[in-house]
Amino acid sequence: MKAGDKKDFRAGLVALVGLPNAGKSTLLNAVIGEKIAIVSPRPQTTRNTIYGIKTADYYQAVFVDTPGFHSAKTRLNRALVQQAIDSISIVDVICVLAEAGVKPGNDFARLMEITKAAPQPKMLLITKIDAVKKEAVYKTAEEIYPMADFGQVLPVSAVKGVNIDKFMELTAEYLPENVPQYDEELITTQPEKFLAAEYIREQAFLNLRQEVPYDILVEIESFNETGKLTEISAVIYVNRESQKGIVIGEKGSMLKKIGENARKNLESFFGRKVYLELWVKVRENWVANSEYLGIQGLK
Ligand SMILES: Nc1nc2c(ncn2[C@@H]2O[C@H](COP(=O)(O)OP(=O)(O)OP(=O)(O)O)[C@@H](O)[C@H]2O)c(=O)[nH]1
Ligand SMILES: [Mg+2]
Repeated sequence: MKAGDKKDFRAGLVALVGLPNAGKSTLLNAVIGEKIAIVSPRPQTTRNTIYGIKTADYYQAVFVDTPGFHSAKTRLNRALVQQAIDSISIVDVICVLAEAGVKPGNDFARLMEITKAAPQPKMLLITKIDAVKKEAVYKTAEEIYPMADFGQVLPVSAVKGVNIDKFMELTAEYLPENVPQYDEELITTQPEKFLAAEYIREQAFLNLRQEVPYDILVEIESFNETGKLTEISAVIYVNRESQKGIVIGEKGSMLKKIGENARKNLESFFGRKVYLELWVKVRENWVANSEYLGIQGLK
């Protein structure tokens, strides 16, 4: 099947929104069946809206994974939150993800105001149900369900694969009749180069502490496929000089760990051998500089 050939087919965009750390990117990966979005236990891991495409015999759902919604103070964070808000306005279905057992606070209430004002159909997903008792799942659902006009509530666990098929089935019902917009083999619109930068940034989130991962920007300098090998050279930019040594680590141990883990994950995603060369450089105060936010599509 090529894009544009099918009749009686449903297709559209589905936003995944929620607080930071709610499990949006993990759910996206579970739906697509590949790691197209990076995941970490820290809030604000996702910095760009990520499109994941799920094509079945009667529908094509394009999921828009968004940065977590929060009251943003810095310019970078305001740009993240704006992306989540912008996504809500362009989709056909809005899925709000709320972590089971987490009390909805002010940030969540603000997200609900925006969601409620949107005209599209809405679903509430209670996430990470494997991690709490059933009562906590019910309690969270009861607290949040009245906050917007949700058409469905579904408890899910992306990690254990609970209700993922059900989620797809319900989502498909909300999609408008339309021809598929992407070829069925395509699972994401992200260029491989961007994905490589994200896999490196994920390792920074998993291995570095405090503010350091938030102050990291990854740029791919070169990306070449030669024979059976993909050769990638990337620079990890830090926000200030003192962070450089932290990223490199004692005798280069931290940089080695970040590089090895990112390389292994990239090899498994691309199904090819990867040679990954990493450099660490300082880009003084890039976090406050809109020129560099532009590089990540965040201006
Ligand atoms: N136990 C359990 N943990 C989960 C589940 N889904 C996600 N997590 C964990 O929750 C943490 C956050 O997951 P992410 O998918 O990065 O959350 P996110 O909503 O994309 O976060 P931001 O990008 O920061 O907004 C990670 O440590 C995940 O492994 C789940 O179904 N069960
Ligand atoms: Mg995320």
